[in-house]
Amino acid sequence: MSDCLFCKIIAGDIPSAKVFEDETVYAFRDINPMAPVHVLVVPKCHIASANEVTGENASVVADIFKAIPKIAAAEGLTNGYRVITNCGEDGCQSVKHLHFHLLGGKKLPDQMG
Ligand code: DGP
Repeated sequence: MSDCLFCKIIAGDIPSAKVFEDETVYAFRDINPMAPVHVLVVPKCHIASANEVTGENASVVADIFKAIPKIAAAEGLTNGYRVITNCGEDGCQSVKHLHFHLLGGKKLPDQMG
C-alpha cells in the first residue's frame, strides 16, 4: 500500500532500526518505546489489522510468532516478555498495518488501562 507508513518502512523508503528480517516478516524498534525493549513485528505484506487476518493470509501470523522467540533471544529477554496487537478504534490502533508490539526488559505492569 503506497500510503502505508509501515509498508514504506519495510520498503526502506523510511528509515528504521531493523532488528530482524526474513522472507515474510520485518521487525524494528518502536520510535516511542514503552519498555527497555520495544520492537514492532510486522508482516511484509499489507494486512490492515488483526481483524483482516483470513485463511488466505494467516500463515504470516505463524511466521511472526516463529520470529518472536528469535528476536526475544537476540534482545536478551530471558525472563519473559509481552506481545500485544492493538486493533481498530477501541483498541487504539494508530498505524493501520498489522503489527505486534514485543515488550520486555523489565517487569511490566499487570493491569490494562
Ligand atoms: P499502535 O498504536 O498499536 O498502532 O502502534 C503504532 C506504533 O508505531 C507506536 O507505538 C509508535 C510506532 N511508530 C509510529 N510511527 C513510527 C515510525 O515512523 N517509526 C517507528 N520505528 N515506529 C513508529
